[in-house]
Amino acid sequence: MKRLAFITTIALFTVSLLQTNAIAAGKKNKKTQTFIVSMDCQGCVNKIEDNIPYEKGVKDLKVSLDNKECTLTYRTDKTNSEKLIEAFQKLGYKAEIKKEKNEVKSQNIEQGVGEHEGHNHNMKH
Ligand SMILES: [Cu+2]
Repeated sequence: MKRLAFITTIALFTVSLLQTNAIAAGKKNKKTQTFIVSMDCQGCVNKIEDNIPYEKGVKDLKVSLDNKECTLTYRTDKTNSEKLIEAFQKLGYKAEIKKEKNEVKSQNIEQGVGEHEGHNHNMKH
C-alpha cells in the first residue's frame, strides 16, 4: 500500500514537471524587442506594417511613428534580431535595437535625423 502511494506521487510529480516544461518552452521561444527605425511618415508605417509581419518568425508588430519605434514579438527559434534588422534594411530603413532605459536617448534623437539620408521610398503615399 505504501508503495502504491509512492508510485502515485512520482507519477503526479512527473506529469506536473512535464507540463511546467511545456509552458516554459513555449514562452522561451518568444521574445519581444523594440527597434528604433528610421521612419518619418505614415507611408513608412504602412510599408513596415505591410511587410514585417510576414517575415519568418514574426508574431506581432507594434509601430509608433512618434517614437520611431517598432516593437516586435518573434520566435527565437525561427529568427533573431539581426535578421529582423536586415528585413528593415531591405525595406530601406535603418533599424537598431533600442537600448534599455535612458542610456543613449539623446544619441538616438540625433541619429533619427541624420540617418534619414539614403532612405528612399518612392512609393505613392
Ligand atoms: Cu515615409
